[in-house]
Amino acid sequence: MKIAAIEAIPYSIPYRHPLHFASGSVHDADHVLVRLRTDDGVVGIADTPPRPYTYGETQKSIVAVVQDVFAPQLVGVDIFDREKIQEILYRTIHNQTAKGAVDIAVWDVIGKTLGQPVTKLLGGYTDSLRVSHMLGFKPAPELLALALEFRETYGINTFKLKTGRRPLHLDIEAARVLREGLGEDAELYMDANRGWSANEAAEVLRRTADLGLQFLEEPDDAREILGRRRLVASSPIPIAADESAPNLGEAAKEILNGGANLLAVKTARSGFTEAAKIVGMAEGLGIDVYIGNQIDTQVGTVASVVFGAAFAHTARRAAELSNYLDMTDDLLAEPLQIIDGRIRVPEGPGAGTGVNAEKLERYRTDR
Ligand code: MUC
Ligand code: MG
Repeated sequence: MKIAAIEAIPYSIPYRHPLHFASGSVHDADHVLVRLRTDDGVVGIADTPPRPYTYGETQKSIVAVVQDVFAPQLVGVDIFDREKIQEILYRTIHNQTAKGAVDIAVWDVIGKTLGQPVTKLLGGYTDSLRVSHMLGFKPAPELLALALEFRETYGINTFKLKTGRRPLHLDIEAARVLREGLGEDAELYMDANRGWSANEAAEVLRRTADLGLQFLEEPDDAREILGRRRLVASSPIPIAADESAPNLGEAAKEILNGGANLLAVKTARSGFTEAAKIVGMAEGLGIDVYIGNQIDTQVGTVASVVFGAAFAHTARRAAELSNYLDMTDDLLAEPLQIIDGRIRVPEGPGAGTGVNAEKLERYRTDR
């Protein structure tokens, strides 16, 4: 069972509603589909979202690194030699989502070969995850209307509010309007995508102290180490690392430096293999984790579900799984459904990431 070929196929699907946040915005899903074939004809799939403002990758850089750097080194390697594959991928620094996609495609093939769902191979903890929806920048009344619509339509009652704007009262007001409109039972948290300074974040925390927010993600630039450490030490709620903890080493560093006391885990940037190492590290240190969103398509989201449902530590909190709803279409062969605020793990062998061939032909941009 050796890797015979790895393709990286760029495609583009427009968004119905663009998403705006402190570090950038998304109007089209200009992603890359990674397709890995073995010498006996098994095909593994994974989605790769270019996020230049987070990891420095672009659609072209992902295609190039997968086809020109990873594929030549990986062809001929046995599909079950996962540590060997990791070693080869990590000879190249950065390129987080490109590595993540190759790893997920490898797991997809392993599951299909063994005739087992990958979620069971990883841990098999549960069969569904509670969904958290991410709300981009909008005027406060529109945010509330959208959140109420999501609660009504999908049963979602956990919301991540994108923040990091100036003046600070824009986000403080948005959080207040959401809390008042959604009531006490809704779970609310904020993600500033490094938009504030540590002192501004501390001020936001003071002015929202009565809103029962769960945590604040990536408030400021974590490289400003003393400011971040001071914020974590003084904050009444956890401070989560997202883009400051894109891999195992950085996640460990952020926790040990006092730069965060909660971790976002994203399969799009860590694959399943490195994400599992991050989860194990966090569990051992008594650090909570949650499954984050890389503004994923359904193909990407299904990978998050498969992984998040595999471990007790990742299944505890609501997972960010619903932003594919902002897209006009998707490649996933069996569309996801959100019922009573939950997404079920797909049944059947592999990682559930099969694509609709006709749609791939329609949306691919390399022909
Ligand atoms: C998030 O949680 O930050 C926005 C940028 C990115 O890399 O991911 C998204 C969501
Ligand atoms: Mg984030």
